[in-house]
Amino acid sequence: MREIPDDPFPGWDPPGYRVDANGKVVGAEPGPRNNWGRFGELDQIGTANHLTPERVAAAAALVKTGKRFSLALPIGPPTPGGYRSEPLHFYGMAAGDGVLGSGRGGDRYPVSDDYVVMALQASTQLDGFGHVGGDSTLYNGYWAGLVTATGGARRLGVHHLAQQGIVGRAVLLDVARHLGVEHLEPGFPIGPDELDGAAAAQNVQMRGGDIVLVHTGHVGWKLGLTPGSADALMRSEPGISTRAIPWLHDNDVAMIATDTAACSVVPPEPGDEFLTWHVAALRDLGLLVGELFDLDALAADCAADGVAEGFFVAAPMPIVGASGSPLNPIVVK
Ligand code: UVW
Repeated sequence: MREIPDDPFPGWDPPGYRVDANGKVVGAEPGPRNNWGRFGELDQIGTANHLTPERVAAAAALVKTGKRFSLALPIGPPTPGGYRSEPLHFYGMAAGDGVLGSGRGGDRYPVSDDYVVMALQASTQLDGFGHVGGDSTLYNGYWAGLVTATGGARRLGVHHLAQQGIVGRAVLLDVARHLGVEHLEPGFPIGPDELDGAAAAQNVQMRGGDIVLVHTGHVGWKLGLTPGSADALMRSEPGISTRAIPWLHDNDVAMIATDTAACSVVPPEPGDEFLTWHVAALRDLGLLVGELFDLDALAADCAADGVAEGFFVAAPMPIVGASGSPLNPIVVK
């Protein structure tokens, strides 16, 4: 047998900080744009605080035709691929077995029960605040050490975001259409100019508490590729630049979601590392981040009727201590 080399290990020094009884790192400092303390020292829902009852009621008044759009990708093939395993779906009991004489209930009462095993981040999803931290800290200064394989997220679990759901005014910013392309090239960074440009082209004004849906056309393009081809396997994708973090903060955006796997541009722009944007968005702003939203049908409808806003509803699953949740987001116009 060949020798199996051990993984390199860099050594370990005990951290030079203290964690208080609330689970917060004493003296931790966020980045320059941040919401730490803004919604309360012990807040765990971040920019979901922007979704006030008044804003939700105003968003409900946007419903004019009752036309509905699910922004979810199917959980099951075809999926756009990425570095996470495909969701695994299997039956523990199946009605067909009953009909064939072997299942519970027989052919008189054929019964099905099934299971899904998947990364919560594998399809259309909400990133929870336990998903990505920076320098040992998570949103609002909570300690990243509170998220463990055995204990789950003892603070900032996605179940906190399930309590009231994500409900408000959706604004579709069609950056691809604004720039005159079917889909943005992989690696194309979307900064404040592209966001403002798309909003102006669509004659839509940003309001506090908006749920901003950025259409790049990427996932639709990706799903049309030959499986296994170089483009289908590529990790690069268009996405939001770190330069847009002040825009997201200053506009009091409640949620940003894209039709890409990472939301942020991949590869990152020069000067950024792979997770720089996630640290600024999740850890510093406590921003709700949606990924792999399927925006093609909604974008086409907004282009056709000139209405780029609607009522948004998405219910994260109350999985206690989870770092994310699959979503079936719905926009009603
Ligand atoms: C990581 O890459 C860690 O996460 P995401 O799927 O949110 O981009």
